[in-house]
Amino acid sequence: MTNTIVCDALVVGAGIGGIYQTFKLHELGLKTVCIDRAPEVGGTWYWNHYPGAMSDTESYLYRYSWDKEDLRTYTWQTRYLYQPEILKYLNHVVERHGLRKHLRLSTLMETATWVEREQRWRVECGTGVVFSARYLVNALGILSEPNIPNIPGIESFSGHLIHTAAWPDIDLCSKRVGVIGNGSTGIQLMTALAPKVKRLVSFQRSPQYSVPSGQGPVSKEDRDWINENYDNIYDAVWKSKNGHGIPEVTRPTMSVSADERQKIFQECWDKGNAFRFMFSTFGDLTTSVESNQEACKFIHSKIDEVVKDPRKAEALKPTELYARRPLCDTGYYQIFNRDNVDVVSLRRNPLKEIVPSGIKLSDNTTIELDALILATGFDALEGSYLRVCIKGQEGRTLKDHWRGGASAYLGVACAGFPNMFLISGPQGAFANFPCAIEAEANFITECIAHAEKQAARSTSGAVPASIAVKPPAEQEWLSLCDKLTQGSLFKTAKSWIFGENVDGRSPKVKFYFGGLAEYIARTKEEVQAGFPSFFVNEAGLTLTN
Ligand code: NA7
Repeated sequence: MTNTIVCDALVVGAGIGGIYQTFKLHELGLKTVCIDRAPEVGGTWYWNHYPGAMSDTESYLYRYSWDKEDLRTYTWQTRYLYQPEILKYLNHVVERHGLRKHLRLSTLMETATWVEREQRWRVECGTGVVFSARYLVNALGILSEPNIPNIPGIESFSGHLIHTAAWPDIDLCSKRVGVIGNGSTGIQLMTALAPKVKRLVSFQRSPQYSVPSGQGPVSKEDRDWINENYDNIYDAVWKSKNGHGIPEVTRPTMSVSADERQKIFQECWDKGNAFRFMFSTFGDLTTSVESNQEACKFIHSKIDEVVKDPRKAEALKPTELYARRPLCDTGYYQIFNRDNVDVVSLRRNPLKEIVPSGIKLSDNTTIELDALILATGFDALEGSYLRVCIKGQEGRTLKDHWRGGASAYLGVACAGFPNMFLISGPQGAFANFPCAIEAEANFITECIAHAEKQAARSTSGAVPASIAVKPPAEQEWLSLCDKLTQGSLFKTAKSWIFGENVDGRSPKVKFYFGGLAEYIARTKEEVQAGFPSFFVNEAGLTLTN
């Protein structure tokens, strides 16, 4: 029997974005329910519990900024947080703000349909529950749909086949383990597994540049200082491009002498943190090939210094520019000095097929494995949305709307989908995610508050609130995001940042690269100008205008 739950707002996803949005909409006085397909809160941090899973944003900024008291009193011990600590923190926030009673977990959204005559969203869930909500906020996660590569023979493997986002309860101590994928996930996982497993082989397609994270304990004095200075710290974060609490320098790489350059790279290497190395050394590493190559040379020299076996060192050295999402580690290159750890360069010896006993390479050697781990990433952004059938005005699906590539105005609103918002949708700000998420949820809340206010003011008193972005606004935002990538070296690397890691996706800019501060400024402009990019309480106009 169908059970229909009527509410003002339905938030889908109980990760960092969904939790905050639920809090904000309650604060606004809306009856809000938050659902998640997982049995617990946490979103990506619920699913990604592979060994070594860690945030690479520093702990003091991998949290919410809005509860000032909690910010100062909820403690942390190390420079970066491992997955269990992040999950614990998110549960703590849910308890502290009494949000648990608004959650319905183990509830999977299957379809969402805009019912024009009711001006409501009808959301059907796998459990037979139906929600009827005036607003739908999708916080489905940016990195939530696993990317399972289509490798010949993959289904024939007789050992344990594991994707990192679905880590089972397994003891790998006595096992020969193969890992495909060496992005952030792969390098964290391999660094954690190396001392614990019998044999570890990295099947590496693209070598990666990684710098030390500097993970370690944080002293009480340093924490006290941060707690006393949080206002200033966040003030600087909101005014920054990346939101990572690091200096964002503009000095060109080639403006200093070779010795000075080496010194600056070395200082940042010693301090640790991926974003610091990419953005606090020089201001042009992501735009100038010549400058970028200086960073490449420096990291190559570090690989040579660390990795004793010249064959392994050579395999680990990237030949591309340093232009992917920057990575940091807690001793990744060092694991290759262990006798039980090896790297196979798939560029030199491509993977031919997966066979029951392991991986067969193009030179016909077979590497026998007990477990094969896919650290192959995610169908980022739209992957989370396309598995759900979301129908907007005139029955048009989000899949249709995104046929040429995913887009959303300010990363949060799609034309033809009234009263629906996305957190971390396409073309949202590329910055420290908890900060970008807060900025987006704040803006979504402003949009909803405005629609509510306008409806309440209506003379008939019977107008249901509605707000929908105008098509040209979405298009212009997309063009701006495209323009901002011109000249960026990030475009030279095939990665999830441009949707080039998944077969069949139309590569399109997935983020707004104008910086966090500028993103926030644009949302504020929209609010202050009275939402000129939106139809407000003009049902039926969104597709035709
Ligand atoms: P990423 O960064 O997308 O990395 C995926 C890795 O998997 C990468 O090394 C890929 O190599 C590799 N890959 C994918 N498919 C294949 C096939 N078919 N054969 C060989 N190798 C393959 O995902 P992560 O999970 O590490 O990180 C995603 C984000 O999560 C990260 O940026 C953080 O923000 C958190 P490629 O580079 O494509 O040659």
